Amino acid sequence: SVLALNGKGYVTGWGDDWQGESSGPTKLTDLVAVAAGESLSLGLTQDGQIRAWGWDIYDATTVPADMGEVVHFSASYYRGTATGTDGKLRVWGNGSYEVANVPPGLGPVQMAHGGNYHVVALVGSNAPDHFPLTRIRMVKGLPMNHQVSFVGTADRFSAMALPPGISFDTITGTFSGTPTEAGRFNVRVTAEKGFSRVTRIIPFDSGLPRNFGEWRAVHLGSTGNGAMDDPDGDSVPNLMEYALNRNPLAAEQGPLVSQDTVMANGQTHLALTYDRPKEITDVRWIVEVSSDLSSWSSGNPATATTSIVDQGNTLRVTTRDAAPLTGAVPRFIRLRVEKTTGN
Ligand SMILES: [Ca+2]
Ligand SMILES: [Ca+2]
Repeated sequence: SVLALNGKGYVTGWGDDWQGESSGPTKLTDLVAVAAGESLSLGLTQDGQIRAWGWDIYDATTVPADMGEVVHFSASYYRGTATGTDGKLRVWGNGSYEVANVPPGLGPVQMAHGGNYHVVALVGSNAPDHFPLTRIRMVKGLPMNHQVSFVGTADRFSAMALPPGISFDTITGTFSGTPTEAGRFNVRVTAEKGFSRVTRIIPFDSGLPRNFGEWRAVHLGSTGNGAMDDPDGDSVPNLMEYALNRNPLAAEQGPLVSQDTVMANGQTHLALTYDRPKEITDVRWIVEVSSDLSSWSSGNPATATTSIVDQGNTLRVTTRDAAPLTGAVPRFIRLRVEKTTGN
């Protein structure tokens, strides 16, 4: 069988599939490298762990648990080999001709490959050069600068499949720029020294701002960026624009929140619906109810959340007044947004 991996971590396999070695990995989506052997397929996850599928003869798909972070791996004749950041070689699966017995004291192993009944290992004087596991978090629209960490020495670096808006300095190994798209990007980074090369996929997560400081840096300049400022003059202060996923530099037409009624226990209740960004952690959204516009209550038992709908980047939350609309006393409902921590 043949395995191919795309830049998003999805594997496609073809050829012989009698033990699922070609079609098995379709549910795996976080792989950064793959290897095909005899009825055995291996993949490396973003976390440096091996996934195995195919025929479990000789326990070939049972990966040793003690490997730590894998630097190099290969699949051969019902057999897997893997080298960790510690330079130790593990061989599992088909052990005919004692091929799974790694010579004591062998190492540090840089990489190894298997044939039908033998394994060859490239041994160095140090643990294998490698890029330690790194995940880089970026914010769409926010300038970033990040130098790759590399254990070993390199003459130069290269990077493939950069996120839109990001460039790479091949001498210093530094990513910089402003991400223009949100999403997950797997960047293939290579360090070269002489004829040797070390490659690793580094996952980039480009997301939306998670705190008010990031949001201000993305959306606002150095003036009019306070929580209570209103640079677009739509009477919605910046903090509220942030908490309700609005644009602080454009006066939106639609209402901030929508007010409606819902039925609960056979009675009609006032309800309020708003959209809140999922990533935000430094804001509290508090729905308050009152019968006289002067004394307000919130939380259980004054209000109850009736629905939360996942809309991708935002959650649409509907909260109702616990007291029914009876007509005997008026009821009012409002949303208060409160900053909890940080700047
Ligand atoms: Ca505003
Ligand atoms: Ca606005």
